[in-house]
Amino acid sequence: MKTQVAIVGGGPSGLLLSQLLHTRGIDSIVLERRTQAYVLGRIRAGVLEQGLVRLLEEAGCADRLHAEGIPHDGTCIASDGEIFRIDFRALTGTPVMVYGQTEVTRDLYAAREAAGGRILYEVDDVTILGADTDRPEIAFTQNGEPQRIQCDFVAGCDGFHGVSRRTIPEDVRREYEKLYPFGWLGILSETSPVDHELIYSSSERGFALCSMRNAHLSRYYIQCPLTDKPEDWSDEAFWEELRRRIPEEAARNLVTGPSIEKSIAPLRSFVSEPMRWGRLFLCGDAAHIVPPTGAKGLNTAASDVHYLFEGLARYYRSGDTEGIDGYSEKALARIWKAERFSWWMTALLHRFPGQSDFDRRLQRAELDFLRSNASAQKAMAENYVGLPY
Ligand code: RFL
Ligand code: PHB
Repeated sequence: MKTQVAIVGGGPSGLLLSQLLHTRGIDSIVLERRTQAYVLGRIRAGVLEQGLVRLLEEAGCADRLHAEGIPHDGTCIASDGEIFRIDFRALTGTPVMVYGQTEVTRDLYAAREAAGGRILYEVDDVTILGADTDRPEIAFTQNGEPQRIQCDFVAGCDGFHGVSRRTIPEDVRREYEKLYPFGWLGILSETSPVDHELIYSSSERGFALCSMRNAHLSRYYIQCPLTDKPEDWSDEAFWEELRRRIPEEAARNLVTGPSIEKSIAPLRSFVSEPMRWGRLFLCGDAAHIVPPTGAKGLNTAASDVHYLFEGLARYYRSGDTEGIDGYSEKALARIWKAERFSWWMTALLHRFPGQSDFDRRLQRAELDFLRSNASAQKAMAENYVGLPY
């Protein structure tokens, strides 16, 4: 097989890149290790920055997003029972959009299928060959049959556990990592959300987040020890703990019901540099991870895709390599700011094992400053709605 851009990974990064390239007549093949149903079964991000909304519009995949997505003009932060609001629209002129990653991915799959895009599912043993030459190739197996793709470029969009990042030699790659001593236990339930906006809640018992997918589908998270397993938590125990971590007025509005998904995600900050090696370009979780507190994972994947798409489009239009040559540096400059913001939100709102009284007082002082200081709120809002790209 031959293509211009071989894309490893059929998650949101890979699909969005493939669809954007298609709008400029650039051919790609997407290789996905799982089935489409498996990818759509993963419940992940829920908050989209305007930058991603614009990219989905450019990709011709935003009709349902505009019909069903819920613009949020602000978010609530609760600290020890008191709630205050950060008004994104007043502070930045920009809202965020609540629309699930599952729906984004579903829309992208539909668009790729409608355009006759090639997506190969259930591929195994993907190996990227000759990424540091002018003729990269991808070797893989499908249904036990060995296959090869010759291409001009490889986009590594295969997530944190993929093969792309590890294709870059260890003496070229530099990795930065921070692990947090807790995870997030999340549930999805077919109940109406507790509020019309998200509530990030810092409490003595640990962090909790009230989020949603739509008016009838709620998403809630609570901070939990890394040793916990989802099966340790009955639905009743989850609701009880959530109720104790959110302010009373929110707890009064909490509608409970059976969970339709329950999972635990560890929290991690991670960046791998550079994001380009020869003709291999990393995008999204393949190159970096943020703790979910700032809602930045999918959104940073989107800005990577934007920079790479612009670089590749420029190359195919005029042979000019400036865009692809500057890719890693441009993408990383934005990534590190999202890393900082996600780390800050995480440190601000969680209880840390062994946290001293002094550390706790600092957290409270910082929350109090955010509650009462317009400049602090503006800085938070600008980061939350997404730095420009
Ligand atoms: P993905 O989604 O992991 O997709 C990678 C795809 O590559 C496939 N793959 C391979 N394919 C072929 N060969 C191989 N060797 C392969 N290895 C892997 C995988 O099967 C998969 O389909 O990465 P991508 O596309 O970069 O997208 C990144 C986002 O998924 C991620 O950053 C976000 O979900 C993070 N995230 C959030 N981001 C936000 O912007 N806002 C949020 O509100 C938000 N909330 C979250 C989140 C992530 C969470 N979890 C579970 C990690 C909430 C949670 C709980
Ligand atoms: C979600 O709805 O899944 C969600 C929202 C905001 C976050 C993280 C996750 O910061």
